Amino acid sequence: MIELYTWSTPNGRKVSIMLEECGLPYRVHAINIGKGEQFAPDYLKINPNGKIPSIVDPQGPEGSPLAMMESGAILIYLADKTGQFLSQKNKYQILQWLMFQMGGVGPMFGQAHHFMRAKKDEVPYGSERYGNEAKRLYGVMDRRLEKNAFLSGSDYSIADIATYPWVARHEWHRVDLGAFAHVKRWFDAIGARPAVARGMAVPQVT
Ligand SMILES: N[C@@H](CCC(=O)N[C@@H](CS)C(=O)NCC(=O)O)C(=O)O
Repeated sequence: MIELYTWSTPNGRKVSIMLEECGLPYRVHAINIGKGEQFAPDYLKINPNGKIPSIVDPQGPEGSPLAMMESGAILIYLADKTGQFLSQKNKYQILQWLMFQMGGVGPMFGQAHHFMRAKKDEVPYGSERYGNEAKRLYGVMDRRLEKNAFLSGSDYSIADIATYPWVARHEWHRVDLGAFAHVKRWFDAIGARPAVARGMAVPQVT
């Protein structure tokens, strides 16, 4: 049983979607980042960066336990472990679009959310800078998805799994999906996958 430490955010949901897609059994530990639980000394032993998500796999490589942080690395690990969603044939395309999410989509949309929502007094410079960058990234994805069913090509992969929960927050970064028809088609197709719906509902927060 894999232990998943997560919260109701896009980076956390990437991993719950992947676990659902792979059919791996897992136990959810909700880490309330609003209450600072990510800085608890015991949690920092698993994730020294003090963020979610993290996993502990008691059956890691060669049967030894493995603790991991960084959602992109966790997706690659789970793909290697199960042989799913990271085909050898298309490996470098998939990794390229995964890194595009990790280095572009995640940090830029995250900053847009911070300036547009999290701050009490909106800072126009920040909202404009990261809002424009978010729209530019949607343009890159839209052109890619015009000619490809998925970000990494013809097959659904960890690059799509990593990007979907961020696009699901399009209203937060004030992007109208109607203006990006190919992203919308991709978004609807992925959202219709039962494993994605289950992964997006993790963790259940009452
Ligand atoms: N690069 C990290 C980013 C993780 C991250 O930023 N997680 C956020 C939630 S989406 C978090 O834990 N924030 C709490 C904090 O910064 O204190 C990853 O992909 O795992």
